[in-house]
Amino acid sequence: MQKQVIGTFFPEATFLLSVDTPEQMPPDRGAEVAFAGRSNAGKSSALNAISGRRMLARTSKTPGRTRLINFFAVDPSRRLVDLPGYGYAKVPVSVRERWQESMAVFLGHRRCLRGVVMVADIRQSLGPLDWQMLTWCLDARMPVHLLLSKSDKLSHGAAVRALVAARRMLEDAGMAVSVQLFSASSREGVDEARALVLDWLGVDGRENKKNPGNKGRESGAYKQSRKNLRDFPRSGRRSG
Ligand SMILES: Nc1nc2c(ncn2[C@@H]2O[C@H](COP(=O)(O)OP(=O)(O)O)[C@@H](O)[C@H]2O)c(=O)[nH]1
Ligand SMILES: [Mg+2]
Repeated sequence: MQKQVIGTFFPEATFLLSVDTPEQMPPDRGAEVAFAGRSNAGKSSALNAISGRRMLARTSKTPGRTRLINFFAVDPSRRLVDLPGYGYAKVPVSVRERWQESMAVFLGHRRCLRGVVMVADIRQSLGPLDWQMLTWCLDARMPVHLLLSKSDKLSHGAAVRALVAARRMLEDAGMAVSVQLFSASSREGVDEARALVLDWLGVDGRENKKNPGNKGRESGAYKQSRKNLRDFPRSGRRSG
């Protein structure tokens, strides 16, 4: 059932535009889900895997290539957003400051933004800029879902330990963030992530379907994120 909905949904996704400054963003209408994370974390690969479109967002072996905010239209009123990666050492201070400004505007003022998918390489611990991004999102009452990406790079046991550790760390920090294992290569967790993205975009929910443009960030999406936080950790909490 779910599969059918997906099959007829994301294949329509197309590249819309790249913007350098918040003023150039498409009109703030409809619903958007953004992908954030360090350069090379696997954001574009995750976006492609979740949308089922392998070549939608450009992926790269060279960190720091995507400096622009890339918008993809899923349908006339729904978009996926590939945010510029951060944490790339060679970026000049001026560029980094511009990035901070754009992110603050995007996360703080974009009314159609329904949630942020944070992508972090499972082999690295969350860095200061990841924490900053998480803090910005949560301060803006934005639901956040964390993908521990490239899970295929670890054994199953090590991946589950990393998952449990990340959840514990976020809980200890008092952050309502749901977390899952993800791999664009092995496709682990792709369906789970896609279901959440569809839900945020208002594709599944009966009441959202009628009018995706009218659901503010104060409504169901944030509660959903909190619910995910309650639901996910318990089932994943096992040793080894
Ligand atoms: N093994 C593995 N490599 C991945 C995965 N996802 C992305 N990569 C690789 O990591 C690099 C960066 O990916 P990309 O999606 O461009 O990262 P972005 O900079 O965050 O958009 C590329 O070489 C990808 O092929 C994954 O799930 N497994
Ligand atoms: Mg990218």
